[in-house]
Amino acid sequence: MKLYTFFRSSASFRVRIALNVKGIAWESVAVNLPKAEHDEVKFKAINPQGLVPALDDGGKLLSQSLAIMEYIDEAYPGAKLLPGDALDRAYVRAFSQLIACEIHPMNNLRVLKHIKRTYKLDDEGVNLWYRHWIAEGFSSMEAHLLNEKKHGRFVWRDQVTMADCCLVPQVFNAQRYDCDLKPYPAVMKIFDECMQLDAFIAAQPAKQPDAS
Ligand SMILES: N[C@@H](CCC(=O)N[C@@H](CS)C(=O)NCC(=O)O)C(=O)O
Repeated sequence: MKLYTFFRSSASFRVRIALNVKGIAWESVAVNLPKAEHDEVKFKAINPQGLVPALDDGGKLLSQSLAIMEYIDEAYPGAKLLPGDALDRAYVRAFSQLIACEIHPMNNLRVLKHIKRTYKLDDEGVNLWYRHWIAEGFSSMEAHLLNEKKHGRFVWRDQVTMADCCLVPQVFNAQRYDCDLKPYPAVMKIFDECMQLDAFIAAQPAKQPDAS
């Protein structure tokens, strides 16, 4: 299995964790975003949307991190990323989408480049935008956990799910932009638990071959 990935890409990081949690062996194919390799014809043949991650499973090409994680969960044995009953899985999907569909799209590379260029923002202006969406999204995550009361060591009880695969990379991103994460103790407790596990440690940006 080949994963088209960039070490700092949080959407790729989600899938790296998920593959590790499932115990699936995978090979990293680096796509350098600052060098715009994702816009090259060669990569667009893999994913016409020009985004990482993309997964090549024996010639079957998949895109979109949530779809990829659901695919490997259904197609491969091992720990379930979407466990429990229909309601439990809806909870895990909702938490994952809160991150992947509400927070991340506001702050990904092409959005930051666009607002910087179009509205003539300096770096501090871009940082303010970034931190605004982190604060709003992390408040929602914290409230979701406290309202639902389904979390334990992880987002769903004491079992790692797709939701944890989404939570951890989003925290890495927030830390990279020096966001204040003290107001979100439940989120950060789960982050700390996850980062004790080999599947998460091995998937982090600094451990990727394209990081150096
Ligand atoms: N919804 C997509 C998002 C993918 C995405 O935005 N990937 C980023 C890296 S984290 C990317 O390729 N960005 C390139 C760009 O914005 O130009 C997913 O979950 O896979």
